[in-house]
Parts: sequence; C-alpha cells; structure tokens
Amino acid sequence: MTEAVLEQQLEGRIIKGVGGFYTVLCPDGKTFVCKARGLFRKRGETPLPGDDVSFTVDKKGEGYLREIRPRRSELIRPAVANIDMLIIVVAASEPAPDLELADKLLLYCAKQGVTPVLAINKCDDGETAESRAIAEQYKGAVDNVVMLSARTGFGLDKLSALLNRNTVCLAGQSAVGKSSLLNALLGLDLKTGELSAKTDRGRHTTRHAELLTAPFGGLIADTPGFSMLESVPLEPEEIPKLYREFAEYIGMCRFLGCLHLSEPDCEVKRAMEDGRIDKARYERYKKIVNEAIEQRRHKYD
Ligand SMILES: Nc1nc2c(ncn2[C@@H]2O[C@H](COP(=O)(O)OP(=O)(O)OP(=O)(O)O)[C@@H](O)[C@H]2O)c(=O)[nH]1
Ligand SMILES: [Mg+2]
Ligand SMILES: [Zn+2]
Repeated sequence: MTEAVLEQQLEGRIIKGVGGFYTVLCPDGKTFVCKARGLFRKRGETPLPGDDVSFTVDKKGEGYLREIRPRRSELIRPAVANIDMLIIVVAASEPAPDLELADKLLLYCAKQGVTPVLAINKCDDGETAESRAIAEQYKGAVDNVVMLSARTGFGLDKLSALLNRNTVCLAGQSAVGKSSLLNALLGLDLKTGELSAKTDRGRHTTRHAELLTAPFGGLIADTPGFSMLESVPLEPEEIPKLYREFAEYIGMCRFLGCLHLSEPDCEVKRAMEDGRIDKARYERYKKIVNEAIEQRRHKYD
C-alpha cells in the first residue's frame, strides 16, 4: 500500500495563510497546504501564521486543518500567533528614532509575555554617541539591547545569538531597516524588493505575515509596515505595571492606585528625579498614560 492512499493525522505549524490556504510546516521539515473547514468559521476561529495545528491529509492527498492549539501570544497587525520574541528596530540616526513607538511595543511585549530585543540599526561605524544614548534609556527596561548595522554586518552575530530557536517578528517604524535586517539574518542578500513584493502583492488590503525558516533554527516573520498599536488599547491602570523600571517601587507611593503622574509623595517620580529611572522614558510614560485616560473617556462618551 502506498502512502498516498492512507489518511494521515499530522501536527505542524502554520507558516503562511493566503486565500483560505494554509501552509503547514511539520517538525520533519515537510510542508503541506491545508484548507480550513467551515468548522473554524462556525467557532469564530481564524487560523493564523504561527498557529500550532493538527491536520488531516486525506486519501487524495488533500490537507484539512483540524484543530488550533491554544495560543501563547497573538499579534493583531499583522496577524501572527505564538511569537516568542519581538525585535524592536530603531535607527541610530535616520529616520529620527520614534521612541514612543518603541515604548509602546515594549508594553505590548510585557502584556503578551513576548521577549523584547531592542535593535539599534544603522550603526555602520560601530557604536555612536546617539546609539549609546538610546541604549542608556532602555537599560532598565530591556535585557537585550543590540547596536548593529544591516549594511556592514556589525553586531549581527550578537542579534543572531539572541534569536536561538525562537519565533521572531521584526517591528518598528518605516525605513529603520527591518527588511534589510531580515535579509542579512537570512543571508538573502539584496532581495528586499522580492520579499516585500511577495507580501504586498495583490488587491488585498490585508497583509499576510509569513514565517520564514531561519538558519538560527527558528522562524522569523517578514512584516513590512508593521504596526499594531491602535489595536492594543491598554487601561491606564495596567500601564505602570508593565514598566519594568517601576517594579521595585510598587506599593511605595502614598496612594494605592498611584499612576505616578502628579500624585503627591510618589516613589516612582522620586526615583526619576534622582536618576534611578530614566527621565525621557518617564516623560513618554506620562504621555502614554494620559493618552489611555483620554481614550477611555471617549469610549464612554
Ligand atoms: N546606512 C544604513 N542604511 C540602512 C541600514 N539598514 C537599512 N538601511 C537603509 O534604510 C532604508 C530602509 O530600509 P528597509 O530595510 O527597507 O526598512 P524597513 O524598516 O523594512 O521599512 P518599511 O518596510 O517601510 O517598514 C533602505 O534604504 C536601506 O538600504 C544600515 O544598517 N545602515
Ligand atoms: Mg520593510
Ligand atoms: Zn507613584
């Protein structure tokens, strides 16, 4: 009896989903294209790249998704599940780093239990005063800050070493060099145009994330124009709990629900004033919390 006539029950990971067809990567490296049965629609479930799934390959060799395993994390835009690590990319100089975006991405990581890496790209001549200043701001917030250059390869080994066998996604403002870093990491040499064309192709406005197998043994998502911030509304009260720098001062403010804004006798503010918490990070924190307060106000208008 040949393999093709037997029905097979298999497990794998969705690496791509386009037009109702899901490419599933199995532990042995084989891939299968599967359809999702109406079952998922009925349950209101949408399979995502990154999902661990079980599936059936029927006698005709056609694959059908059976079940999605519980997700460990979920990004909304682009939609991708089970990311272990988010590489937050900023440029050392051009474009001027949007550190508020970096802060929000960090909040997102903290909330989803995703490990953040801050990658300061375009350090073509090694570390600079600018890149060191950025790194300094984040030393209390992130364990992994890497200064690197997709162009010269500086620091890429350090980033690669961090990636391990993780499922990784690149994030950050446009033109910071996410695609360039992806290419450098995958050894794809100057295929930026090709990769973006693949993901941006067609009339569909939805952008499909695709997980690519990486030499570090994990998967990495090609995510042009990555942005999911509007879709992650945080309650003002949960924001301070997601700042790692604040953790050791929790419970030390005069007021129990202190948001560390202008409340009297606030330990976080005191720590900021005498330099234990970075001032710029704190200023942006205030802005982010005030925005969340504003958003909540509008929600109930
Ligand atoms: N000098 C320098 N330029 C770089 C480096 N990495 C990327 N660039 C340049 O920065 C520009 C933007 O790079 P991309 O990789 O397309 O940036 P991106 O973050 O993918 O941008 P979006 O896809 O728009 O989100 C390109 O012109 C790259 O050549 C670097 O390490 N050094
Ligand atoms: Mg890009
Ligand atoms: Zn306080």
